[in-house]
Amino acid sequence: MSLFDYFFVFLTLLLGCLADCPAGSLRGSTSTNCYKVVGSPTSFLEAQSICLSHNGNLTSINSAYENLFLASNLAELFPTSPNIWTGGNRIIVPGNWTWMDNRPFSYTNWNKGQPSSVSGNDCLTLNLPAGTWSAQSCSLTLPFICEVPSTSDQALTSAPCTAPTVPPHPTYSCESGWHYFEYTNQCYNISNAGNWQTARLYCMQVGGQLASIHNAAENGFIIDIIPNLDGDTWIGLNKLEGSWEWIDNTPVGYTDWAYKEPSGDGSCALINNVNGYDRLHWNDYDCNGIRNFVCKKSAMVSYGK
Ligand SMILES: [Ca+2]
Repeated sequence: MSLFDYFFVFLTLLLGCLADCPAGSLRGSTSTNCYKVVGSPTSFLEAQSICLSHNGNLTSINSAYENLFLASNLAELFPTSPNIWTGGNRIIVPGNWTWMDNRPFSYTNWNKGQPSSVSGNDCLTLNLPAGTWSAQSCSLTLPFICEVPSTSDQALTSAPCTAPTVPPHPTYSCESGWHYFEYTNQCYNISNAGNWQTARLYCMQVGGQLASIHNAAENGFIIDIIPNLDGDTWIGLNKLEGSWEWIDNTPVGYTDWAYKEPSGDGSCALINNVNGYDRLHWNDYDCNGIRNFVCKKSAMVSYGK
């Protein structure tokens, strides 16, 4: 190789090291914004679920600059789609707009007459190419954009520009308020209270899913962290076209239905916690019921010496 070739290789490595955004994502309006187009048009909830699987969220929009950046770039990416999903919604906190990534909902750019007060229009679309916002039905099938962490965020924990070393002792932990279960390496949190869909959305907003349960040990662990006299608890099991499915797409094997359950009086599952009613086993129930719920997410990992 010539000196120039060496220089070129060095430059490529350097730029690779300094690149802000993961492969396949669009560098945003600041060094910490990265956007990724994944999946095909779908509902708001499914779109958020797909973004989570890419380690991100449906995008928030936090400044006029970011709004303009997204509107102009996305109009080129989606020339035939006048609307795309963002992470704005008023489902998590009924009546109040929030972003799925929990950033403050301070900047707004509502279209004239928006947000619509029509019941059920609870999810925020970015209108292309104008960049104005509308409140629309969350069940519409629309393209979407995920916001994913920059590699510099990831570098804080993984140091990608130094030689890889074998991590000697991984230790797992959970945020405050979450309970660590060593057999699954997952964190669990009991929250109150919402209907099943709200519970599902809340769990996604905090980076997890409404919990799936795969064996008696995991079931027992969750039961142990439910406050004693605190009512029933939604889990991530629901009935789709007649068959019970976990919302995190893990296979349904183990179940722990209460006596004479599932009785067919609802399409969502909870852990009974009512004294005298086959307590601490599962029951199918009306998804609109307001109950506590259990979220589950991966534990944080760090490497000691
Ligand atoms: Ca039932």
